[in-house]
Amino acid sequence: MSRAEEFHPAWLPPEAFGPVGARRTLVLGDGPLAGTVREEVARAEDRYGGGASGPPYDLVLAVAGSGPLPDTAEAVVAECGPIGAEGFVAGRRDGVTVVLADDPAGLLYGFFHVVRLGERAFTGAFGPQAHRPAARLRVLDHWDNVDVHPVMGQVERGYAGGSIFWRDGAARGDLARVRAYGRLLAACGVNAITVNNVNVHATEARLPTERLDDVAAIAAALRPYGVRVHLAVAFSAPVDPGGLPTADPLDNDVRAWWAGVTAQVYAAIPDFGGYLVKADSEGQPGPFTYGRGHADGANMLAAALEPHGGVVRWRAFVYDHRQDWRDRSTDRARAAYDHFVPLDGRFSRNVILQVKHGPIDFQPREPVSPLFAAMPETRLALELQVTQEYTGQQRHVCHLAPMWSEVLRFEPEGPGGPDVATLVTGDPASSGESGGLAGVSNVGDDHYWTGHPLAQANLYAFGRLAWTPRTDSAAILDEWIGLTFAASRDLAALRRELHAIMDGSWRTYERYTSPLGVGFMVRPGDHYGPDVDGYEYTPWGTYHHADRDGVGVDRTRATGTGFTGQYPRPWSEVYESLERCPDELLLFFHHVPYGHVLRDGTTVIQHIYDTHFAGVEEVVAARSRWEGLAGAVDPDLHARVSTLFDEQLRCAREWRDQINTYFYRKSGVPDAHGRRIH
Ligand code: BDP
Repeated sequence: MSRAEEFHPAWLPPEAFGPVGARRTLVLGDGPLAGTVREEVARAEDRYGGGASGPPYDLVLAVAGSGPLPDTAEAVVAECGPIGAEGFVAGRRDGVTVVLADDPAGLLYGFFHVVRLGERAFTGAFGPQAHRPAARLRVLDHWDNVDVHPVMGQVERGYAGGSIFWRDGAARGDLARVRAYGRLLAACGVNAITVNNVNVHATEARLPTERLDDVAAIAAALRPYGVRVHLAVAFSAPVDPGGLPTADPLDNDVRAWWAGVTAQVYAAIPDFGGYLVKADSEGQPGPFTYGRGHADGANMLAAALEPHGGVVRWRAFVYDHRQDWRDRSTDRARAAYDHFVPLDGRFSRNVILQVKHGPIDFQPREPVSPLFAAMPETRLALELQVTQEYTGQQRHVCHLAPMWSEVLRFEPEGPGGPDVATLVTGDPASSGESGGLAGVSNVGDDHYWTGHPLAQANLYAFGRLAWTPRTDSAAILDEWIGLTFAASRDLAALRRELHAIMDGSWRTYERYTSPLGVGFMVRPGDHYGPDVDGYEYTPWGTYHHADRDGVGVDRTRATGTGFTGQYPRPWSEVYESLERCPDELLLFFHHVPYGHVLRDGTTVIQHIYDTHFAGVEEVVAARSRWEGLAGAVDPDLHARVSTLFDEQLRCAREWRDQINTYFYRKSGVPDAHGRRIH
């Protein structure tokens, strides 16, 4: 077995077409991406037959202008105008399926579209229909360290084994695996990755200078799949490793240093994507050291990248992690807005401000960040956490697409205004001007790529939502199931069961963990499992403020931190008002007595008990459904998920017992249904 085959192929079988595939295929186009399509077609033909040369073709995949289309194919797409970067037109008539793209990347995405359609691509007639990615930048950020970090290990917040790029301070050199990864990414529409952690340590700070060959090798392996490489860079790099006395962004030597380093990066990797920066946050260096601001810092790097067409993604995740829990003015939720909104309009055009979906930190439930309504002159990207740091660490089933869909469909400027999807992708006419979607990767060197085999669906959904942000999340899951378990004997039954297990799994997770949007309550450090007061008296700014009378953080203008005022109307009023605030965010915005009555008539304390009992029961039910699938999926995969379900159930019970006991002891209010609480 070659090394490339040591891992599970995930949602794409090695031979992309099934036995229903085309018999005679014509591929027209030049360059490495068209080459990839040719290879895919050849592999499928070897396995399933077909491959006869010459017309009449039943599948034509063509880059416009790369050669004359057969008449039958021409007729299918005759009326189609320009398609645009990475897009394609797909249609079928008179027994010919045609994909036409303006560029080779579009050809590749069109090919994978045909794969997704499966049998439907070769039956009846459809289209022609144009498909274009909503977001130009669809990037996964790997929080991978080159050196093993003493606390965070090889992959920070990684739950799927080691890095697929780095091992123990060196490049792994396993480019077969990197290529296989590129193929999976292209098949779900991702077009960029960052190969190192946003927390840039000493070794990683040397990637753009001393270790460029390693990065170039990764870039070369990914290039045939249309995936560009980005680097997370240390703001202090001009000092170390650069050797300059300062990293002041307005210093000419510093600017020249970055310009020189960036030119070298592009000499080695001509299609390099750009830099990702976490500055002045959680101990990372940044422009504040030199009395400069975020716009100075970001624009300096933007100037170095601009001649080469690169972008700098500057993260808005900036806050004081040494704040005082008694001081109401230091609400962590306020920080990104307070730092960045005054800078709107001051960033260069190739700066993207990358904003976490919520104002705090990837909790299972947060309001959408107020930045999305507040920076019209800035290119914003939405940052999602595909790695399940706060959502079960790939030991729990927690399908995140429904949460992401809610975020993407939220209308930050009020009902009827543009949704987050529009704000981060731009309208089609100005495509390329917005920031796009970024996800923190959940991939490692695990056999199943993502530790929990069902967590692959999160990776797949990220890519698909970045391409078409308003697709129904259940439909995306359906696609993933169909592709991943294509060989199943009873796919319809499997589909039904997997939907039952996964569709509602995020809400199940929410039920047995921290209640009503209050967040955290996780074990400090590793963030797995419950520790209700773990962060309560620390400086990290993540509190629940529970006492004997009530719980929740008062973020109102009237009596609290004033965070609600960062939203425009009507959201500022909705969140400010105890009556109008959505229940699921109640404790994020308000401190309420335990007897506060929710919309469904239950009190907060009873809601806490009820949801925690229910959440565990839902895990029991999901686990037994999974047990019923023994024999329906690969035995090893079944065993892996079964073991993980045991852990999920243990952990869910631990959450239930600790949360319920904690609030019972604080409040003294017994469970209305007389269930046992310790
Ligand atoms: C937090 C993680 C931390 C990351 C940080 C970030 O706990 O490891 O460094 O986010 O996004 O969620 O930079």
